[in-house]
Amino acid sequence: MNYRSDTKYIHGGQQDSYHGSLSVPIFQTSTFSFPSGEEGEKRFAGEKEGYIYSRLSNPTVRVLEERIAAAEAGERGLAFASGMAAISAVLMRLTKAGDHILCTNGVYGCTYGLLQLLEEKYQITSSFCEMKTEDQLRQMIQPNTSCLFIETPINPTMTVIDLRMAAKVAHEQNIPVVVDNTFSSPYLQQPLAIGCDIVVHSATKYLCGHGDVVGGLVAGKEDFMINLALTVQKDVGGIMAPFDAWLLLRGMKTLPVRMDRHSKNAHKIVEKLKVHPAVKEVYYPADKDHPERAIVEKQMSQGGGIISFKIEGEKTAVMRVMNQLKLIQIAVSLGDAESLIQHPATMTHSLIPKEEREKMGIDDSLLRLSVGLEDWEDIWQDLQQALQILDSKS
Ligand code: LCS
Repeated sequence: MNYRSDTKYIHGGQQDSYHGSLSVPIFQTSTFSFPSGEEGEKRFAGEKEGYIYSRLSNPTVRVLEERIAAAEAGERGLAFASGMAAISAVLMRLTKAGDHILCTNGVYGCTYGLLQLLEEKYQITSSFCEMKTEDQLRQMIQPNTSCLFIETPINPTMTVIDLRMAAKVAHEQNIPVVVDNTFSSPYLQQPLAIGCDIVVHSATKYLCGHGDVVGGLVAGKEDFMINLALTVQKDVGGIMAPFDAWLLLRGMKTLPVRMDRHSKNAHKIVEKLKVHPAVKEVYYPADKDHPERAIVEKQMSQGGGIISFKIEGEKTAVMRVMNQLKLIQIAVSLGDAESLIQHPATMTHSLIPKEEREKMGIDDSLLRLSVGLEDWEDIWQDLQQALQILDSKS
């Protein structure tokens, strides 16, 4: 059945009745016995369906993989041990030594680290492009460009890339477009439905929603995903454990209601931050003053729960504000029920050289807030009392 959007998060991928168990059972097993040697041979040869070994596939994990495929309008999904395991698997599948990756001008710090590693080990170079116009993109595509890697909104600057435009230009030269959709989740943005080829997620964030799993998910077209499953996923082996898949299946059921609330809360906080005297700039995709507002309207249904903002003052001021918070936790990660704040320059993006980081728009006065599901008034009250510390000299 072709379910509507929200239903997919609850029922997507569930095919077996499992004796009527409402919740998908946790198949906590490493291996699966075959009824006969011939059956084992056929499963290995791909002539008969059936489970073999949990690194290759596991029934609990499989439901999650089907569910992300349904949510992302992909033909198939795959689960990995972390967002970084998912990203590295996809890039390993798409590139060979000597290739080039064209990336957005800004990515999560460890994605940047991975790109550096690929260059050091395999001479796979990467360059960072603002991707604001078709011409900019065309100019930076090289004969050896093997993929476009796009984060949108970009962590933590909240810059938004026009995915339709990027896919159009990349496809002129048969280059696949990979989108890290972590910040939006499929509920707010579906890159595959608007022409991109592969979606990756840190499922640790909104898809999980409860801060208790580290995981990664990929969705895309059948051919690519089967290749990914039979090569990098199987042989590098960065797979997701059944219990983590079960927690993610549980978390994903409430993604639509959580994202509505995250977005609603974030809107309220943005309105307040924008008029606060200690706040210099606020970056939020659904804000009417966001520079890529027109693109946001075309490809995102709401703004989501992440706000970045710059305060008056430098690192010491930022640290004083963070240390003053009571409800909002100082922590990396995002997308949880709890509001979390972090300082990209010294935390998530600290490994990027300062000069590079500043080119990406990350300076010492920037804070990133993951607005949680608490009452927005409580979140604001906490922020407001913390920002007040800037009025005092001590
Ligand atoms: N992609 C994005 C956009 C991310 O923000 C992260 C993690 C990853 C991929 C990697 O996912 P992981 O392996 O952690 O599941 N971002 C983090 C952050 O901003 N704070 O802590 C982790």
